[in-house]
Amino acid sequence: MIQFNRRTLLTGAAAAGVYAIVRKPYAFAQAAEGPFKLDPLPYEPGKNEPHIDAMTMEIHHGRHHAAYVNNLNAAAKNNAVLGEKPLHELLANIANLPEGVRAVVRNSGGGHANHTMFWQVMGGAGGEPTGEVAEAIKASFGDFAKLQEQFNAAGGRVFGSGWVFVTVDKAGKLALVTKPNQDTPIFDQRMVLFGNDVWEHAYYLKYQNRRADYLKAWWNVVNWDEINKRFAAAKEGKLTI
Ligand code: MN3
Repeated sequence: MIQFNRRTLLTGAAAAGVYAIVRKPYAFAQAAEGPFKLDPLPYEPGKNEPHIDAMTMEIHHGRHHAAYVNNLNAAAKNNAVLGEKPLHELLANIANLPEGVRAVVRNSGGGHANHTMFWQVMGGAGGEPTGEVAEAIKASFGDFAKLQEQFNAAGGRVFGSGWVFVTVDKAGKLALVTKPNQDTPIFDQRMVLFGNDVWEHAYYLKYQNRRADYLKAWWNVVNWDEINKRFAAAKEGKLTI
């Protein structure tokens, strides 16, 4: 009877065009009120299939990223300083913040910035880099294959949770940087061109402990158009997070 009722409910819901209600367990969760905002994913959660599965994308964005935003908004209730400056300025000046908010800015502020960048630079078709970024990769790393090799090796060496980034300066020079936890190169006044999340939550459902396979597959969903936009903004000094 339970099976029958459930099927009836699902069929009825789909027929009524309210499939989103059935999907609610993984739906995008709106963050608590405050100065920080969780933007929706810029594409459907299945956009990066088969390399990154839709459920991983939904949980990663709707729960993990949402938690960082909620933590920031909760802290902002008692610490007005968090709402006084944009996120990238808080991150770039973290050492000058009151001690009581430094940890939440480092962990949840870093997490908010890192994931906001991460969703943007995926959802593409991968392949060879394009435009000015292709030239910058040649100039800074020799060629794209060398960048991939160094990036994947660096991502594999991150012990525990962290990120591997390619940073960019105003002259368009690129560099490879890894960070633990939710730390970001923005702490060091550097701009992030793109990066990959090597926390287990980013890949465990599909890849389990095979981080190297995830790092290799991730290049298939990189969005070079978006990365070129970030590159252009960086050269104008306008790339924030
Ligand atoms: Mn993550």
